[in-house]
Amino acid sequence: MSGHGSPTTPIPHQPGTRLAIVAASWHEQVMDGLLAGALRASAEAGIDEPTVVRAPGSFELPVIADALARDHDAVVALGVVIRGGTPHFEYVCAAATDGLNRVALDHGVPVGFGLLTCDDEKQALDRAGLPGSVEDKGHEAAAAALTTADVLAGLAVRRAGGGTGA
Ligand code: DLZ
Repeated sequence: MSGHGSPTTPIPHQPGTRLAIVAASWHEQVMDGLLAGALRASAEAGIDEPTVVRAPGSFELPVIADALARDHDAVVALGVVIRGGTPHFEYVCAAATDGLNRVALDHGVPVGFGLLTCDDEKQALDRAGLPGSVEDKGHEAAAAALTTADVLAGLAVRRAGGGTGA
């Protein structure tokens, strides 16, 4: 999938949004870049202190995201999985992806999908938001979660009859 065409709209200002970030611990350099990007997006939204917790690996992201979704308005899940010589890659990626999607739908809480699934470390570094990277997937995932949280909050206001009626 190409990153070409990603949204350029600013992240809505939402200092009251309860944001949580769960970051896996594999591939430290890439993960540092993803986490920095997510924290930058959080600051752009006016959120000073998001909850940040670590997962051992990407396989554990969904169960931690599930716990966070109970008392946060938006969750960002960050992980880096690099293909090896066995089918393990497919199992970890599928479990993390399916699990995170389930968390979002079960709780009605957006889960930003910042899971890099790469053939090699170079592909991951290119997407890490580090100096020399082409893409900034941590920022992108957090921006998506925060923008979706803002959309959901707006829909809740309309449902409660709090809109302007315009
Ligand atoms: C086992 C494993 C392997 C081989 N590779 C990665 C990886 O590239 N990225 C990652 O986030 N986690 C990896 N893991 C660990 C699994 O996600 C998980 O933590 C373990 O299988 C223990 O449940």
